[in-house]
Amino acid sequence: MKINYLNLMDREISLTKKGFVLMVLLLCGSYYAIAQQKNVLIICIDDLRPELAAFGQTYIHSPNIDSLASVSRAFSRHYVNAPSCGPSRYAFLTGLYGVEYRDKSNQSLFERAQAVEKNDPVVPSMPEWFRKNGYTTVSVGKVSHHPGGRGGDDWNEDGIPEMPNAWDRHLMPVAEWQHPRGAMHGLAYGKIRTANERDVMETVDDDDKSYPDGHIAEEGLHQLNELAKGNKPFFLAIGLIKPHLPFGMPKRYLDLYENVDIPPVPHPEKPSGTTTWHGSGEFMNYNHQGKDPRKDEAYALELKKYYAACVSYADKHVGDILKKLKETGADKNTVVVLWGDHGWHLGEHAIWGKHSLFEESLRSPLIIQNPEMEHKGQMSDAVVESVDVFPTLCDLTGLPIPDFAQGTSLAPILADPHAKGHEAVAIKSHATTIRTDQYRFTQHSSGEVELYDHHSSAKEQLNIAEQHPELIAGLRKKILNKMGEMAFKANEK
Ligand SMILES: [Ca+2]
Repeated sequence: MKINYLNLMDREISLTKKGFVLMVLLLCGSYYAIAQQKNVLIICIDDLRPELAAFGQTYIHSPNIDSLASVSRAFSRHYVNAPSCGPSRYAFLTGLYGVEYRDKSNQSLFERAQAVEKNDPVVPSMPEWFRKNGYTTVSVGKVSHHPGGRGGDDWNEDGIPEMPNAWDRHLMPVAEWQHPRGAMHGLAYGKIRTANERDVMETVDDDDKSYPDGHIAEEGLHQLNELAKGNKPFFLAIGLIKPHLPFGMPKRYLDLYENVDIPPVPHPEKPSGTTTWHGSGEFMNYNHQGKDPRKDEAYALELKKYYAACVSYADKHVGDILKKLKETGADKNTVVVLWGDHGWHLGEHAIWGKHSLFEESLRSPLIIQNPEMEHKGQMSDAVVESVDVFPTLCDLTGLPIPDFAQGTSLAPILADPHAKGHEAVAIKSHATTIRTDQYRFTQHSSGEVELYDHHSSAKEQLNIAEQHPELIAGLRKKILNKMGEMAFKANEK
């Protein structure tokens, strides 16, 4: 069911005019309804490739995510709506593509927050929608772009919320890293990234709390415990920072890969022609001690093991969170979502990092568990996108689906793993892309285009745009249908 948000506002105003007694009765009624409603637990993982045992990559040690997938619906073709943290989280958390903020990089939610402060017409975000509908909403760690959801020089100023009105509490335990900015790229024992101190990888033989995620998980467990005791439904989002750069984690996770064969990069060549290929700036800006994985296979392999170890470190916390959910008993009445904010190239197309509009940047894990769902553990290969999560969670909890939500509820796919999906779109500042079941089409603001056929063996290594002008015209229309006339224009304003 979709609901018109403005009509809802009108209805609320007219109800208040009908008197206090009616309001009390209404509140009692809605409390009763709320008491029956399901909780929501979201686990966000930063820069997580869909390279997990549950997704067919058995050399990765991810037993807890795999266990969740075995009782859930995992989506093998979930695409994010932007290939970097800030705009992807904007889309996930608002249910909107955010084309108007496409050139704002990681500031898109802060730009939206400024519009809220100016009383511009801004529709509620996903957590705000749940909060308005009677939920207690809490975030811990990196859920919006800045861990803890605050701006300012050190990302800790209460007066600069990243998502106004969204959270009852938005928390970031910083421990010895001093502030959220320090924890975001922190290495062991409180080391903060600086212009000179920025090792790309590190390991220490110590416990989980030697890196920031150990503290985020601990606070997440505490919040989960408290919320489960409450008398209101909860919407809790816990955001883990690894496997985001730098690749640092306790040594026992690296030891898991000591004798593991990591497969070679399937297509390491740099693409020809105009694409969204880039020079891996974020990654190369770390200290590599003179090495370059694009020219040094042994170094590339070492980096891939460190990345995999960071995935296993994140997976351990996922296990702790799910174990706690079960201990509280709330698991029987909680929808669980595990979401990766985008993928990551580990050398594919000669890229180390995200920020491209290729599959490796845009495809990420999405797993949804609804306690009473059928066909648990059967993976869906439907094409779906991150903006779908907001309407899906409304659908599963019985909340109205707001008419402004740009995604589509995935409830039919949760009911039937063979149900069809739909196209997924994504943006960068100077390019827009769409993924259909068969094709990927990318339009650059320069006018140049890329078209790839995923039913061919070449996939995204062969641009076939010149041979298919009619197909491209149809794909452009699909993009316009989804994102409106700003789809190709926002970066030209
Ligand atoms: Ca990210």
